[in-house]
Amino acid sequence: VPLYDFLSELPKCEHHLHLEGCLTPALLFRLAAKNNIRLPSADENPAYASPEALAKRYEHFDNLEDFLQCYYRAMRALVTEEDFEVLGWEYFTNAHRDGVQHAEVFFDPQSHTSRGVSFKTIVTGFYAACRRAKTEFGITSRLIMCFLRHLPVTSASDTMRAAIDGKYFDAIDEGESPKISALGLDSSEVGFRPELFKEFYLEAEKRNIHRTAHGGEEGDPTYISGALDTLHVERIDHGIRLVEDPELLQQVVKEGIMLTICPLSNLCLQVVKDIRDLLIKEFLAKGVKFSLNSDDPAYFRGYVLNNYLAVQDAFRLSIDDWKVIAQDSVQGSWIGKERKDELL
Ligand code: ES4
Ligand code: ZN
Repeated sequence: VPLYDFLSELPKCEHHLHLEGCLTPALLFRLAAKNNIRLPSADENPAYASPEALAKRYEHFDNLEDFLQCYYRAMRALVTEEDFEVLGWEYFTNAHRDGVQHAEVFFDPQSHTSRGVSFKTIVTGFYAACRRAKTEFGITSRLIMCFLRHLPVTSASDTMRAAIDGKYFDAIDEGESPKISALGLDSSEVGFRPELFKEFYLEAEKRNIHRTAHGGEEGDPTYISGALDTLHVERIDHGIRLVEDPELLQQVVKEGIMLTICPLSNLCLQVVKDIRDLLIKEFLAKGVKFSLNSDDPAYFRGYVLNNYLAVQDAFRLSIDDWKVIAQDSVQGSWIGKERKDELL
């Protein structure tokens, strides 16, 4: 790929990464053995015969739902605080290799609390990985707590309560960001409208907690406008179906909303047939800000650099185009002016 060295060395910010999406078959089998978690037998489900067989299974997903079934099933191996730290560290070591300087990462508390893991275990483990990334690599990070949109709103309500009561939204020190910096919304999109989660987003806004939501991945553009108008989100995760609504696109440009685009994810989940179907050049020409991200790298063929390279392979962008992408991803990060100046 042309510009390989340039893209490899470009300082990157990542804004769309599910920590649970870093759980590789190898790590899953290792944690399951340690925690005495029984995986499906080869008879019940041949995909779980070995890490190699599971990696083969991950080579093709029919759609988002097909992927999500694998993703939620794998999580059962995560039990202790240390497991969550190890998983977070799996992300940061790979991100460091790819030139990531700042990462805003998602986690799905409900997929663990529903199995009896405490909220504190999850956040403490992931946060320890974030702290270690800062000390060992100089990578700054933020945790984004996602609600699973396919679960009842009452379950999201319990999750919001746990975060508030545990003081996870409170600044740790004067001027420092809280342990949980933002809300996100993920899982099955179509049929689970953003408006269902309005009360939690307005509560977060009152507390100066940042807000984003998946939208316009499989859902039509009303899932994007709903998140903007009702949830007051500051970014849209994926958002690629924005191109279907020119008026909404103009609103997104005018309000400086950033899209967090995940090219390999879209390809692996059959959201697009080819990376070229992503209207990257149109977004650049029209001034739609976006960052490029890896979503669930253990499932979608690579970390963030592979996504940059896939885009370059498809579009042959200029160095100036890449500078715009890199600058917008710094400016769209939830960090103070000082950190932005370091990264620009
Ligand atoms: C996800 Cl690609 C994607 N979309 C929606 N929810 C998700 N959770 C993890 N990956
Ligand atoms: Zn995602």
